[in-house]
Amino acid sequence: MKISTLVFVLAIASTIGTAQAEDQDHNMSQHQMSMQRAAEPGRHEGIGVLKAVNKEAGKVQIAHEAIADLSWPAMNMWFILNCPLPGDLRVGDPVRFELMQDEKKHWMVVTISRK
Ligand SMILES: [Cu+2]
Repeated sequence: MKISTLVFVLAIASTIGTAQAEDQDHNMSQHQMSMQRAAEPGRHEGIGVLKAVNKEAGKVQIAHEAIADLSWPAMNMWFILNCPLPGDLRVGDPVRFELMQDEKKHWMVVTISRK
């Protein structure tokens, strides 16, 4: 084998080695993500803007951004409020929240805070 051929083969081998290492990192982060989801089954995080509060009905309206977890596009939506509303939160504030479904499959906000 000529030296130039050997150098070429080594260069190819090191490229393949790097690609494999990147692949492993990718798989690892996917694994970590699925483990995080498994830790809180049925919970989905969202962000949006608090649009309205109906205290009598125990509901909040949120203009939420897309929620990839649920394949939901951005929309305006009423949710059952199943947690205390922070006292300093006002209509128009950007919020971060978590959703779960109740036994009747209604979506409820289980945590909410100013973003
Ligand atoms: Cu929605």
